Amino acid sequence: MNPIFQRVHENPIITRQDVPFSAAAVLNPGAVEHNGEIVLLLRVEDHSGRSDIHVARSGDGVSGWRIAPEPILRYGTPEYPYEQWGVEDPRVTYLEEDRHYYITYTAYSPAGAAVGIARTDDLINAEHIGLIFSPNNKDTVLFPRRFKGKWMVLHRPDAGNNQHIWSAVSPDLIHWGSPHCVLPEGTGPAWDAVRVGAGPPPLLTRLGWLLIYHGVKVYGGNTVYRTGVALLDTDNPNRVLARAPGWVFQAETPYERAGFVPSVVFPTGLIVRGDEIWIYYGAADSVVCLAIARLDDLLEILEPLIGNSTGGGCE
Ligand code: BMA
Repeated sequence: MNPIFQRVHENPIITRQDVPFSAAAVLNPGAVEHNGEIVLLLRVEDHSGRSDIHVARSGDGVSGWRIAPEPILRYGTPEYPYEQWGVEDPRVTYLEEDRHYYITYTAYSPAGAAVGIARTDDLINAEHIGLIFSPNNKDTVLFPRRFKGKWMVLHRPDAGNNQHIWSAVSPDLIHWGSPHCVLPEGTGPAWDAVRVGAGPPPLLTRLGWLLIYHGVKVYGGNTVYRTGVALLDTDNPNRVLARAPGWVFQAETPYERAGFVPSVVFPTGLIVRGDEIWIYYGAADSVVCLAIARLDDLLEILEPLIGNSTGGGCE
């Protein structure tokens, strides 16, 4: 059987050697299209262990990356004490309404991992909006439209015993409330029973919002990060319409199996190209990779599960 996700031959498409300065690792990129190019927001870890976010551009989304030497978001500036240990794992959503790209990211400091939001119209300079969730919380993705007049995110608070995907809504992208638990961890031996977190921002399809998410299982003390898919209701994303019981993508190649954190595939960017979706992901917390799936292949997994799927709601 053909795998659903096909890796490009050029993988890993960006490594630390491609960065125009000395870097320890490059991983977990947000992705958008801009001026006919594919733009990645790279998490670049420096030799101190802290991460900045740098913009990379390419005409074909595979090769010829031009990486900005200065970060678009930089850790350690005195105005943002909650970012003193790093800015990590950006996701990007374009909002037609005000023609800005919004970046949600992990703001890391001695206080823990919180969630920040920033915006940019040129993908060169970004303006901080502020922190939106206190620690510990990660993996926040913004939907590209309002629901009943309000913006919505998915996010992943750490509740100690469980790390489920929650939603929140906001009138202004700054003040967030109405928390709802959308997609819980799996149970028992499941591939995603240790924690789950949103991958790229959800994609609206003919069946609903396609949510690509990561799930974690521990084998002999080692975490294994795999990729799963679920479908959320078009008008009310708090409703899970379907959730595939098994993962659809996992670490298999040498660059995914070996690195700073072995056996990690961590999707964070999604671009639609015709009937394909291009998934940009961090591999082994070390390099940036690309895998391509046909959207219909993913929807064919989910469609038969609509109406008889478990996995929505956390009660
Ligand atoms: C998560 C985040 C990611 C990382 C992943 C796998 O908690 O810290 O940055 O890629 O773990 O190690």
